[in-house]
Amino acid sequence: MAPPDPILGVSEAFRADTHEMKLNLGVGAYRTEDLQPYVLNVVKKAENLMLERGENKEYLPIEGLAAFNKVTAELLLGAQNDVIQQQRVATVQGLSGTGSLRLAAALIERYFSGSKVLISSPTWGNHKNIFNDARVPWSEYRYYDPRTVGLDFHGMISDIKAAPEGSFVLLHGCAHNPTGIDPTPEQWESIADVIQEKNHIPFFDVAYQGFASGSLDTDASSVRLFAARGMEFLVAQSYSKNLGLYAERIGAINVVCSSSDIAKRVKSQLKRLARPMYSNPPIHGARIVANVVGNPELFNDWKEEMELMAGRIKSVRKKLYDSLSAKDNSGKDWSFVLKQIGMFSFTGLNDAQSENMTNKWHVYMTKDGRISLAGLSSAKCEYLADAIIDSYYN
Ligand code: PLP
Ligand code: TYF
Repeated sequence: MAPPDPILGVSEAFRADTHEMKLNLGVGAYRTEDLQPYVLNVVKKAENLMLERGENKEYLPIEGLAAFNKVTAELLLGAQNDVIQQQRVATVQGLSGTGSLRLAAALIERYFSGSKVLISSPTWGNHKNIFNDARVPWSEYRYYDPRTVGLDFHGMISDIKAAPEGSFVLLHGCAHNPTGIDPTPEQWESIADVIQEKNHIPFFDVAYQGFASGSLDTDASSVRLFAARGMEFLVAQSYSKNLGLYAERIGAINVVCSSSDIAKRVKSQLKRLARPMYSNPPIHGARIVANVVGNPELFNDWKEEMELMAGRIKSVRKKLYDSLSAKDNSGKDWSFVLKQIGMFSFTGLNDAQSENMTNKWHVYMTKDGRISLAGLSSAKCEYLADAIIDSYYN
């Protein structure tokens, strides 16, 4: 028997629990205030348009839907960006964020044999699996400092500096998973400096564009800063969270190159890698994204709905902080909960404390102390605060 996935396995355990107060804060999936899954209205609108047009289900080309590939690169980099105007981006539709990362890992394995990928400590659990399966060696750079519950910026910079020249540096574009801690704009500049100095290749994972700040452009600013420097880099994108298209498996891999000729060749190699793995990607989610991003009215609807989702998460974050501060009379500073960005809060609870959360309080979460605030309602903030304080001090 293979072991269950440390994140997706949490949902299986949750489903088996019959307690009335049970709460699933394991997987990062947006829920409404009633803790129900949410299909965006703009997605339904786009699907209606698609139905009306009676579009066919023929195979897509290996690289995916052309209209999707165009808008996804533009959404990421800005339509007016030089790299777009000069056709220097090789974009291939992928099987959501995970499949896009996996395709890029295959590219690294084939054409940068022996190069390693530096990943943050900690990072999203699946990153290590993806590189292991692609047989790409990896090592970690320091990222999270438990003493400050913040970024270990000096550790991060020295570890990137110490890595062999020409390594790939995996960076979370925004809303770092699991910590919710992002570098500041000034820190991003210094990260870019050291990457350039060492001829490393940046490799962005962008799974939360628009979901962190509520603004698509703000959340892409880290990636655009690297583009403005004329660097070559990779970006995996996902529409699971920001459009709620989890099961449609829609995302992309973008390789920003130094010339359009190189971009063409890189794209041809990505297609060569995709062909024997899955032949060609699914069409439904690609059409939804192409319709939403490509239509000014739907695009506007989307931005409003995304602000609403990001806003609900911010409001439970605030309420959880207020409840923790009110209930805890030890003087502990819980303000890190407020400072963290995106769907998650990294609570600082250890293995045993996280187990207490589940065993005693029926709060399901990953063992690293991460909770998904997207699965929390304001009605359950007080209960969660009680559970956290009990687990923390006992
Ligand atoms: N990368 C990070 C950091 C994530 O948190 C996720 C989950 O959303 C993904 C990638 C990819 O998820 P998916 O394959 O559903 O797009
Ligand atoms: O970290 C999370 O919870 C999300 C969802 O194999 C997820 O990124 C978790 C595990 C997985 C795929 C997506």
